[in-house]
Amino acid sequence: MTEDSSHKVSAAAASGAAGASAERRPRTKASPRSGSDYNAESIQILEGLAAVRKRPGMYIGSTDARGLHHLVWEVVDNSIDEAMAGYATRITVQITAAGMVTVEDDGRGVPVGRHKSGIDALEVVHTILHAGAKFEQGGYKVSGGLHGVGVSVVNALSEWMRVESSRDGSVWSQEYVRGKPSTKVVKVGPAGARRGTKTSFRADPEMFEDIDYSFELISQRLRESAYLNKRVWITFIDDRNDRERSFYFEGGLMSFVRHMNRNKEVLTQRPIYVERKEGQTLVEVALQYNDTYTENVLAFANNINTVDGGTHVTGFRAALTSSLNDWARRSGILKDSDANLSGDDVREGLTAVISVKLPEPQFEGQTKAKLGSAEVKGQVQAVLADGLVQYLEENPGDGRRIIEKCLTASRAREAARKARDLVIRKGALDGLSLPGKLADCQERDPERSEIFIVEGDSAGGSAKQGRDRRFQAILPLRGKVLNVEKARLDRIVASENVRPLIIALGAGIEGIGDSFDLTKLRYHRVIIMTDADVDGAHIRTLLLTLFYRHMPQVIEAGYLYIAQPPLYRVSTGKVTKYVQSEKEREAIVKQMNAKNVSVQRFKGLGEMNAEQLWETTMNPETRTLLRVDSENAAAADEIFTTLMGEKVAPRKDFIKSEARKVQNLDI
Ligand code: 0RA
Repeated sequence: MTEDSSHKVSAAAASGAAGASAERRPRTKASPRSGSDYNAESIQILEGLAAVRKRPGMYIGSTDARGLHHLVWEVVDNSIDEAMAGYATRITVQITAAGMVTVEDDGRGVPVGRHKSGIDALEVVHTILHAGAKFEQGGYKVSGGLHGVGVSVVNALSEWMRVESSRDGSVWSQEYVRGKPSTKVVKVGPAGARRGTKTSFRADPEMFEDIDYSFELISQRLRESAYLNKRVWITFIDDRNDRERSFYFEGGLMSFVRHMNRNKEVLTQRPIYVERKEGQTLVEVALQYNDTYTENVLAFANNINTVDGGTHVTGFRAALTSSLNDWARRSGILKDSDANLSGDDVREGLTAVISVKLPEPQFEGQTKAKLGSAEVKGQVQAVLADGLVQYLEENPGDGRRIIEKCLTASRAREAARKARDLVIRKGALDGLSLPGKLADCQERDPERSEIFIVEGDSAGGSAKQGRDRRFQAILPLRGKVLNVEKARLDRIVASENVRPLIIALGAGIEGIGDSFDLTKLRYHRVIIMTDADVDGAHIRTLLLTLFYRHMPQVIEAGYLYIAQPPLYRVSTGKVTKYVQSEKEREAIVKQMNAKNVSVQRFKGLGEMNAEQLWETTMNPETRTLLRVDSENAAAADEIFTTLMGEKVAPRKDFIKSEARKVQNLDI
């Protein structure tokens, strides 16, 4: 797909200051108090700017790549809001080779004209914190949390910004340097019938670690916005490497769900789609089952990805479970003697997107990623229940296939529960007989004992040789069998593979009565030691999820760790250093500055000999351990549930609590 390029911005045009011919906007007659108000506003502006520049993290979360992209989202979201309000139909985002970002839309244009403070409205919006929201009440605007901080925050964190508003036949413009106006609001030309807003900015290198926008990240986000706002054209032009993408989806969420299921076998030809306004809330849902075991449900409120769910998700689940059960009984597939399908049963293999748009959404939770607006639950429930009933009545064949799939899930869950029960009871009966694979330590005091859970037999061999057997135990797990992609967690728990782990730890497992007992845990350092590759990352994700769901007490007690094997060995013959990242390697090589520096890359734990493994990863004197907290584990759990079925392994920053070295980890 391509898009016309009439919106293309040339760097020269955008950075050119208002020319000599530019007219000053005639101010309407000032009220007698406008002078003092102007001063008061000016002071507020300077204080606001200083506050943002002093603590940027308070406004955009961080000053790393995430924070940098936040600037883009902020500006784009304003245009999206204008599209949501029904005025803008095209949005173009462009990054120049010099790292300037331009966002242009064909909406109504930012208001221009004297504001009651005596300052032009356009200037107010761009220089006063949270001013934007005051200009227009109502509509489906994004607000709260890290979103909707206002374009003035982007301005304060940009070494340069320029905004152009076309409305009522004229183009108005103003420029800023680090948030302060460097020009007045001036008329720069006639607009004809054109309307819209064009904002360009260069992020301030004094504020950000790196100014390197990610083509993929921005494309992904814009694609998502296009799904969520059907029939809006969104074009992304990246001049840095001459790439261009255009997104336009006639089908909205229907297209989104098709995209999510694109590599999967699906149960119905088309996603089930409902859209209806209920009260003040616009409800839109698309769903389609596939033949996997994973649930992949995304939820948005006013285009914000509510990763922690909320009332819209609760309403969705309620409608799905009750509608499917009702229909299954009415059509006789579920007999009187059969139990109802559970929520888990009806969500296995489900791909869905829920989107609600409402006037003043309430967000909850620490990251404001949960929708709290109470009325939305019933609204989504009503819309989806009606839509589902109608669909099932009209497409009984599809309905039958869906119910059969849910029934299979139900039977499998019951079988897995029984198997798991048996595994645990057998383990408990065996009591003292520890798994054969476990190389236990001599120490019996859990406080002083640690266990390394190691992926693969060969790495297990090195670890067994390299360890200090007095207090270090090794348990190798066979990586291949722990196939995270296909298996469900409850099946994995029931598997013969995870059993040795549960028995070695000695504390049982949550989920069957109250059988996990932290006081019986045999090691107070449980260390996951996996390769730094994709397989290793998968197994780590699986193990973290396993602990998070079935032994959360181990995490809460602070007993779960991740080992940090090095990626490279850098040696001059005399001096040898082990490093955990490419960046560190480059730094060390530079620092050693010798001709005969040799660099060895470790592809896996198995490539290190026992001594190396001890020195770099296991020796308490020299190693780095990452302590896992609930947040890390929750992130892994999320990846496990929502993304493991996807083709590309997800990358996620791993935030650590007590690591000596700070670095990113793929989980
Ligand atoms: C408030 C009021 C009006 C337009 C906007 C905000 C607006 C802001 C942005 C930011 C980027 N693109 C935008 N488009 C519109 C218009 C009020 C009116 O004309 O009646």
